[in-house]
Amino acid sequence: MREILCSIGISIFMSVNPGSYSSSDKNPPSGSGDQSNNGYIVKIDNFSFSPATLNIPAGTRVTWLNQDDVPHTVVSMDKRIVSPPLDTDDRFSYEFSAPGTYSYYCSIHPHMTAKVIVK
Ligand SMILES: [Cu+2]
Repeated sequence: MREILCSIGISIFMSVNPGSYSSSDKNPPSGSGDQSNNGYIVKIDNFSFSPATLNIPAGTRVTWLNQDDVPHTVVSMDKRIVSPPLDTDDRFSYEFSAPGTYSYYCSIHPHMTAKVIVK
């Protein structure tokens, strides 16, 4: 057996890679959410979280999007938030229901730190 299915999977994966993110798109991909749609996106790129500090109201859903070419995770210091490893273009969402300061880091690269402040 050849690895035909594997090749197809890779080409599909590459064809859906948008390459760039347009914040002016009125119809973002389902489940993505953005600043204008009851959700916020934290981008992971070049071994850093952006924005490093995110201020949001309670009840807001935050989605992390890995735009780096290596895997990263999102893990809060208190371990209440633990994402699986995110490959390139993978997303992870968490809804912050309680006010507080949530510091988090990448468990693969612990020097990557950031925080979400929920008011
Ligand atoms: Cu990382």
